Amino acid sequence: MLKNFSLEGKIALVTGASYGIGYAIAKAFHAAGATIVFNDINADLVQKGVAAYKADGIAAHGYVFDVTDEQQVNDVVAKITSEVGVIDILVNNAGIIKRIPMIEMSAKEFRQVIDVDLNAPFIVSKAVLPAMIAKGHGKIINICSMMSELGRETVSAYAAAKGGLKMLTRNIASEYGEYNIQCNGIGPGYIATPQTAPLRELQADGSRHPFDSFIISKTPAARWGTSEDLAGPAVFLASEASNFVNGHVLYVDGGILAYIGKQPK
Ligand code: NAP
Ligand code: GCO
Repeated sequence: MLKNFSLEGKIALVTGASYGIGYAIAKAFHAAGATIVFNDINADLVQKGVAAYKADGIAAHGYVFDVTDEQQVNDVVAKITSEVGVIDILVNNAGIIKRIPMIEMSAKEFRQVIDVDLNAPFIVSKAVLPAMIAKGHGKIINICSMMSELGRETVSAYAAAKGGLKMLTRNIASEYGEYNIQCNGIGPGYIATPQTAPLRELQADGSRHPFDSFIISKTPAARWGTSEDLAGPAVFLASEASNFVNGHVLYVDGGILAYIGKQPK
């Protein structure tokens, strides 16, 4: 049974994986036997990422490209294919968030979030799918969010993008399932990474950020998640063990979506 979870012989591309959730997923894929390819938007981040992977005993292949730029994506996917091999597993992890009240957000800012969080997963998935079809198998994992299901103040663009990403996940599953390609999502809860650091900053008096306390009260696990909490679910969705799981978003959220929240004392 355990060999069904092996990624031996597989090549995995994780976007935006110099650090954070992408890094943790790539590290887990390596532990399961995969060859790691990752990107980031600038050379400095990629160099730092390569060094970090090396320090963790991982000879990761780092590439610099902007996931929103279709020409760059197509050129680098071709370069990866010639230098490393055909991509078996794609994790669309790269993402941004802008926390701005909707009526104060410009259309440009809205489009920037949609571009990275929704258009880019389309672009990168489109670039890797033909070779997956030719090879007769493939795995695409889109990193969705609580905001694929729920809204909250100031994250209109992010919620629209992540809601769209859930449906893009279902559509890729629908359109390419017959080629033994599975496309699923992971919906992390609130994870302690640089992206959520502003929500966890201690107050001037040393008390917890109100949003930090709020999330703790909304999470049955009564804690923020760590990037490592996503490792096992990601390996499962990247492995043969999930070959009949398709179009699913696996929420790794400590139970937030199941819980009304702790009653205030
Ligand atoms: P993060 O710490 O902000 O890391 C995101 C990574 O994506 C960074 O390395 C970033 O590079 C890269 N990136 C951004 N725009 C890019 C572009 N155009 N091209 C290439 N790379 C780009 O975020 P995270 O917390 O690890 O989150 C990773 C994913 O999980 C995101 O999709 C996020 O929406 C999602 N997510 C996060 C949480 C959470 O609580 N943290 C929960 C649910 C879902 P730069 O450093 O240059 O920006
Ligand atoms: C926010 C947070 C969330 C998390 C994550 C939750 O501002 O509400 O950044 O959006 O990043 O997406 O699943």
